[in-house]
Amino acid sequence: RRIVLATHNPHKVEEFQAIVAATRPDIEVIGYDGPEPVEDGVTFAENALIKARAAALHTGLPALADDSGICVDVLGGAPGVFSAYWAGHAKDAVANRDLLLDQLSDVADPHRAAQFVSTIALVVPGGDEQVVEGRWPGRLATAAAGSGGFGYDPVFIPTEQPTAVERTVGEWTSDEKNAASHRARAFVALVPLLAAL
Ligand code: ITT
Repeated sequence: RRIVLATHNPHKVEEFQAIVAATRPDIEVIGYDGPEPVEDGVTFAENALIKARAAALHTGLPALADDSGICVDVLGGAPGVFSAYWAGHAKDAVANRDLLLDQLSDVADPHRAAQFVSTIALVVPGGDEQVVEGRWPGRLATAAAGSGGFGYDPVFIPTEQPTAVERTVGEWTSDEKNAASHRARAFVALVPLLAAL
């Protein structure tokens, strides 16, 4: 069974392949290099559907798309859907997270609460559309730490930690992240829907 993952972010492909292999090794997740639609939705769900529909139409395969980001409580949920471009038009992960740390420079614990959100759309050609979501609670670090993962991982400290020493996701192993992340949580909700494929 093959599913196309409608993303141009290679980190998401790697993470999905690991997450899917742990639960549904019979499903092969393949990347997508077709046309990239304009993501002009105002919610994660709208953007995930835009991406999954385009890939399903282009490939004729069931398509998954993840739209995700970090939502910071004191910023009213921002960056949210603007996470990839928070510091400008270029997708510059270091600039994005430095800006976010700057914006929270006067905010002390316990007011640095944030969560990663992953919204996954599943679109079957000529058929069903489904959307699921996973949330991963934590808080923003005061400085970046670690080089694992991607995006905001070095500045995000999940509330639940796999070890006694508190670390940012940038300091977690990929196995630790893929067992706990917002993406893994969204996938748990997706598993029953994949049974019908
Ligand atoms: P596609 O649209 O092609 O899938 P993208 O990276 O642009 O790739 P999004 O539009 O969903 O994806 O933007 C999500 C951004 O949110 C991403 O670029 C990161 O900055 C951040 N983000 C999402 N998941 C993350 C994670 O697991 N770790 C760190 N940052 C993450």
